[in-house]
Amino acid sequence: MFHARVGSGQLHLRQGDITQYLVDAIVNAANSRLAGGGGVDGAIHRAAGMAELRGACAAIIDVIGSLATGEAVITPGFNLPARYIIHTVGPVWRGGLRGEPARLRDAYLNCLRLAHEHDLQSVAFPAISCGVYGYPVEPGARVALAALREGLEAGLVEEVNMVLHGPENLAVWSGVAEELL
Ligand code: AR6
Repeated sequence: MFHARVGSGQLHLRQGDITQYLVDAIVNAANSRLAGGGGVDGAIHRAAGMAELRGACAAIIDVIGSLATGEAVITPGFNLPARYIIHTVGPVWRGGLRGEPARLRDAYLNCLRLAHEHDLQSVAFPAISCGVYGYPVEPGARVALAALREGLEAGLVEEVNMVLHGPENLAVWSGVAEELL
């Protein structure tokens, strides 16, 4: 566990299952078709209710076609403890020189902007792109925590929870947080 006050808000790093979080919104590390998948996306679909969440995602895709990397959209949380799900698409890691850090920063900040627009104060994030999309954990944590600090300092939300899977991930993220925050 790591906690820091950033601007007038709070940043917490925790280990656990994001689907269990009672916050205003949890963030989903989705794909551009909002088609569901494995990892945290699959867990969120199962916990929220497959049919309900698939229907809400399909309705969004009908309007926007696809969700660009770094952008974010919002659906209800359905059966989750969280009221809303903010879906974003992180970059696929291709070595780090193809704009991945900028797109990852966009993903975190656009989620916080969308939360702010909907007057949501507490948000929980998974480690976007750090699973199937292959973003290495330490550089991913560095980009994420810098973006979250920026968003908290700008007052976009009051509370951010980074929910990490497994003790190794939590240890790496906590080390980066000690350095940056
Ligand atoms: N709670 C918190 N973190 C989790 C959970 C959970 N329940 N389950 C997994 N993680 P990933 P990506 C962690 O692969 O890399 C999907 O198929 C996991 O350990 O879920 O952005 C989508 O549809 C890792 O640290 O997301 C896309 O196609 C982190 O969440 C693609 O995967 C992110 O891993 C997105 O890949």
